[in-house]
Parts: sequence; C-alpha cells; structure tokens
Amino acid sequence: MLKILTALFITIIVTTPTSVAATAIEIDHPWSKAVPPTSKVAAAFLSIINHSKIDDTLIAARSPIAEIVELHTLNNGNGLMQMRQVDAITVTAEHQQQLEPGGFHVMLFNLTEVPIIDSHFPLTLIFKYAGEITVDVAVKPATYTGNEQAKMHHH
Ligand SMILES: [Cu+2]
Repeated sequence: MLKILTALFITIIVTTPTSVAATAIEIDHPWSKAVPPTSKVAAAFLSIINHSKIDDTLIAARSPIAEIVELHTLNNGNGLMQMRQVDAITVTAEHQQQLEPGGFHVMLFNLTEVPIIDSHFPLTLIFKYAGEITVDVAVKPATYTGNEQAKMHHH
C-alpha cells in the first residue's frame, strides 16, 4: 500500500508542472495580413487568453520567416497613428489580451520569405512564465479585419 501511494505521489509531482504550463496561456486565431511579394515587413495578430491566476507577460517573439520580430503598439498622437515598439505586453490573470489592427501587434521585419494568402507560417511567442508557445499564423487577404472570425467566408 505504501508503495502504491509513493508511486502516485511521484507521478503527480512529475506531471503537474507540465500540464499547468501547457494550459495557462492559450493563443487563439493567429493571423497575418497578406503583403505585396516585394514587402520586407508584415504584422501578425492574435488573442492571448491567460487561464492562470497570475499575470503573464509576452516578452518576445520570433519566426523563421523574419530576421527581426518586435512587439508593437499603435498610438494616436495628434490624429496620427504611429507605431511604436514595446518591451512587453502584459496579459492579466484570467483575462484576454487582443493583438489586433489598430492596437498591439507582432511586427516582422526583414522577411526572408513573404507569406502567401491561405498559407501559414510559424510564430513563436515567448512568455515570462508560460515559456515558448509556437503557433501557425494564417495568412489572410488584405481586406480581412479579424472581426468576423466567427463567420465563414468561403464560397
Ligand atoms: Cu508595427
């Protein structure tokens, strides 16, 4: 009996940290707007859902299709929308943070491969606590806004 209890105890210790890390942060609907074939820049948008009881922070990102990946925000200064790099994007405990056109986004510079409509490219997001999460970013037409993700527009 003691042996069984010990075995169970060990199993719990080994598996718990992994499952907590895997479910604490969820990335929903990662997408990117298609850019001209000669473009050197692109932007990626997504929802970050923090299921944990502690605030987490997106601190960096990287992608095999870009030499430089930065976290950006858009500011409305004197009627002009200006992009600015930010060090981090905080995701409050049990809340959702949108990265969307007109707000926070992931900026890809010096593209080594220009994403094509209807294709995907990998993007790795690095969080302070949740660690690295890699998602497949869907490349959408330039007219796409991300607001109608619930609707299907395939004909
Ligand atoms: Cu930007």
